[in-house]
Amino acid sequence: MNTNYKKYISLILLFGMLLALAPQMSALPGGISGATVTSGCMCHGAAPTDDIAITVEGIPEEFMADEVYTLTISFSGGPEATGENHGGFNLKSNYGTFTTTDDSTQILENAAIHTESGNNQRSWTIDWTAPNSDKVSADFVLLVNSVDGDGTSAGDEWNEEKFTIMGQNAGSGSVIDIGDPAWLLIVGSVLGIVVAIVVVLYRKEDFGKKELMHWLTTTNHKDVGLLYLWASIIFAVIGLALSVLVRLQLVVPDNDFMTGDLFNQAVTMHGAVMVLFAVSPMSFAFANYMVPLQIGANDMAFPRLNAFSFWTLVLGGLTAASGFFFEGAADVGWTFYSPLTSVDYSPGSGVSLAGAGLVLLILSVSASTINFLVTILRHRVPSMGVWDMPMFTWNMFFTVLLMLAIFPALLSAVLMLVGDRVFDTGFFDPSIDGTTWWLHIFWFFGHPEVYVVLLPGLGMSMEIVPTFVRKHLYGRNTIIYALMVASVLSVLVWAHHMFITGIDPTFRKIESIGTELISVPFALIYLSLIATFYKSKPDFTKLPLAFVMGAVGIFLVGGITGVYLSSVAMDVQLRGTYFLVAHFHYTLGSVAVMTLGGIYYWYPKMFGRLLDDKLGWWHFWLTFLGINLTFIPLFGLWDMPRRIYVYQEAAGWADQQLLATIGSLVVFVAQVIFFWNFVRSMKHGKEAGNNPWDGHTFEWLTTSPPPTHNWNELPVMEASSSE
Ligand code: HEM
Ligand SMILES: [Cu+2]
Repeated sequence: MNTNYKKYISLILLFGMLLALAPQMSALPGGISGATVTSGCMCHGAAPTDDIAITVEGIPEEFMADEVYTLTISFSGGPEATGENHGGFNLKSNYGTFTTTDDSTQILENAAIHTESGNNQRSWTIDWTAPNSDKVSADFVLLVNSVDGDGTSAGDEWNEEKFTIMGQNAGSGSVIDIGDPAWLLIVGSVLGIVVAIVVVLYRKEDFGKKELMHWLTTTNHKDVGLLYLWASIIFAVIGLALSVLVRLQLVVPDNDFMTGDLFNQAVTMHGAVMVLFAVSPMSFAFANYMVPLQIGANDMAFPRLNAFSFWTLVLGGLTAASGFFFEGAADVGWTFYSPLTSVDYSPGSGVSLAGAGLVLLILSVSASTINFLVTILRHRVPSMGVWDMPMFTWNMFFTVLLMLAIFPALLSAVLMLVGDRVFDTGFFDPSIDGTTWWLHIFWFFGHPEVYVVLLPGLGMSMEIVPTFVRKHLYGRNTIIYALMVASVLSVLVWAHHMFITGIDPTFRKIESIGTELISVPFALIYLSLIATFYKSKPDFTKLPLAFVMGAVGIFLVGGITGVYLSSVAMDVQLRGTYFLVAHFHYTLGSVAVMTLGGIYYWYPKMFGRLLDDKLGWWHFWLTFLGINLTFIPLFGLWDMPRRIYVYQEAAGWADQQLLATIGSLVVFVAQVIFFWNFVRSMKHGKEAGNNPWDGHTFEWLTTSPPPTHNWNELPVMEASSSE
């Protein structure tokens, strides 16, 4: 490796590690530094004395956020007071603010202190307003002076009292409580994953130290692709398990299966893990494995960078999710809206850890995008022109271009957020409309991100449909132009997530129309896929096609409800409700199903064996019916807010929530069947041969699995063989 290259990589790594450490730093309000405050009383005696008994009345068992509590401080003991002055006090807390109740007290540097006129008493009342967040514990330090009133400090005495008021939700989610069923499930699924990994490794008899080192150090695109596949499967299990937790909490009204706090963490991490660490990386598994094969390359352009991308991605996902085992994972929604993410409202390390995880993810993605662009543009076999590229490769090309355009926005957003949390930079300060600022940058990333998730799945469908329909993809070049138009439009319509924020009505109209315009290229793509079936003999007995057909059906529902939401008037009513939750699960769920189709399609290439058909059909039907059972009822709940953890019987939402929970369990069981099939078939599946589906793209020309350098004989593009 060239030394310059090494230098940059180490710099990047160092930068990543520093960011991962950022949560360790803290901009929490400074606690009481004992020495300084204590010395304030030194004039009344060298050391505290227990002669003085301090009482504080009005300390609540736990505090509620923003609630005002009146504390009465008094003491007895110490010297007998003779003159004017009898005593004084000083009360500090690391959270909340004090306000005076009369002129015997004053606030100096956020500490409550007696005034000149409050000097002749031994009891004071003071109001304490609890902090914005009830997830912290407020530590108080109280000092009182018992003064003899002779005008000198000789003979005076003082004492110190410390007490803590816990926030209502302080500590919840931070300590693992096995007695709690929700925790049992979380710990259970982590254990399940570990067992699954051990089983998988055990089944490979030759698995030893050498094999382990191979996987840890491999740079071959196919091995990295397999690593992506395994990692994304694990993240998908985590994401799915979290959604089951959420569904179990909502299964009946007034449920107390989870605390509200844990629920918020589960919803947030479910969304973030699914979108960023499960579905998207799963398509990168195929991109890594198949794109070089599809264009006749030996490997990615930068194989080491590719391995770097993978390992930073894993580190990022683990960092983001690790919050569950510390002070609680991020619980602010996957959209990280300000000011909820500020230290005031989210004092724990969860948001910071998620931020650090995102930075690592962005590092991974940035490296990948460059790698794929160079690979696709420079490493095709000479006989393959740009327009000859297979459709999956085309879709990955647009995917990485989009990623290159939007992830820098996410990076800047996250860095500003970290800046706000660690250095109090105030970018997203609500008083300067920082909350709207966050929405602009986040959704500039967030909206196109759904296309980043969608396009690879579409690409898989565009490989699978022609293969099993035995026809060329209808209107291939039109589809490519449509993808281009959709990609450009997608970075221009972010503000449809901001219709109710008070942005200019004309801008709103533009964004509404822009959003509706995007449905035009997608409708074209959709119709082309369907037109490919025209006068064909599709083989519906094949599982990859079944999954794509299922996904096409699911996407139709998601797409049409999306057009509803693009209308400002409808959106104002439906945003933030379960109608929206159902809508975006129909779109994202359809991508997940397309990706499953991709697994059935390419599994034989990757492992040399076919997945079992019978288990596969069980998987297909249970997944398809389960998804619909989960989300169709939720369209009816357009009056139920999303992200709430309890609801009352009287609200009338119980039936739909019950059906949805049953549906989600069906989906979960289906994926267990799939996982079993996946692992079992690696050894016991039917031999696949090189080209079990009679596919036409290059990956089917080499062996299954392909040799390390992919080709015994370089493939050649025949004229028009791509059409
Ligand atoms: C059958 C599988 C799934 C089930 C049962 C499920 C269930 C849920 C539930 C119950 C919520 C919370 C709704 C709320 O309280 O507001 C949710 C939110 C979410 N889900 Fe899923 N989900 C599934 C699959 C997926 C997939 C595959 C993706 C992405 C590719 C995804 C992305 C999201 C996102 C982004 C959120 C929003 C999180 C937030 O509010 O911050 N889900 N899901
Ligand atoms: Cu959007």
